[in-house]
Amino acid sequence: MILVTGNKNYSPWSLGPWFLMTHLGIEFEEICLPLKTEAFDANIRDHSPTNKVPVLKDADRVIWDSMAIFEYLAEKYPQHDLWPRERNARAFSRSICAEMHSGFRSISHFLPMNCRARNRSVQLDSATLKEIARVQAIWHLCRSRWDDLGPWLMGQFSIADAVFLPMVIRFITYGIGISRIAQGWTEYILSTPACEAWLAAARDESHSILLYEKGMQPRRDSST
Ligand SMILES: N[C@@H](CCC(=O)N[C@@H](CS)C(=O)NCC(=O)O)C(=O)O
Repeated sequence: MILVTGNKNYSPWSLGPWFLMTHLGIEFEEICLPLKTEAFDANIRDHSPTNKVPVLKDADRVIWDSMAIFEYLAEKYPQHDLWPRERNARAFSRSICAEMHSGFRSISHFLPMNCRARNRSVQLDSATLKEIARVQAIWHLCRSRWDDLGPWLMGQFSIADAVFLPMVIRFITYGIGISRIAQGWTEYILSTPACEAWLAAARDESHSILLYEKGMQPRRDSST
């Protein structure tokens, strides 16, 4: 399989499928197309009908959009139980993943994923604050309900972990508090070799996109 992705530092939708496949040891080749470059515009057309990443190619199949990729992988690798087996947990898990995939527009806009940035400070409007509270509530619910089954969001590893990982990284970059009950999960997922590999590669990228560099502190004048 081939996974076409964007820059590791800035591409939240690429991170989910990449993390899930890497964590599970599913083999794939990667084609990385840096976002907002001429090379991206020139090459993405050969891969995706939407001109967006991620795209998964498996033989003659082209699967675009991260949710479709997750569903495809869940079908192709049933042994991994990528959706929880238990029906209530599965329904809940599908709902929170769909909610993440179709919502949280203010967070996406005002708090872009920027893996290597720290201590960024952004003025949060009421819509963004509401979305942040909703994310916190989802994590709280998951961990209080499924903690006894394991350290992942739904207890066992599932698509929900991959879907919400970019949000964890956003929260860290912009110094947004994570409740104690969800902290164990965030620390656990961040310390997985797959996540560490993504973050290390993001740090090594030299390409910087000003549009996604939000919340930098103004530089102090050294003469004062
Ligand atoms: N709903 C899509 C969103 C894909 C998306 O917006 N990808 C961004 C990068 S994270 C992209 O390709 N943007 C194109 C561009 O910046 O030119 C998915 O889940 O895959």
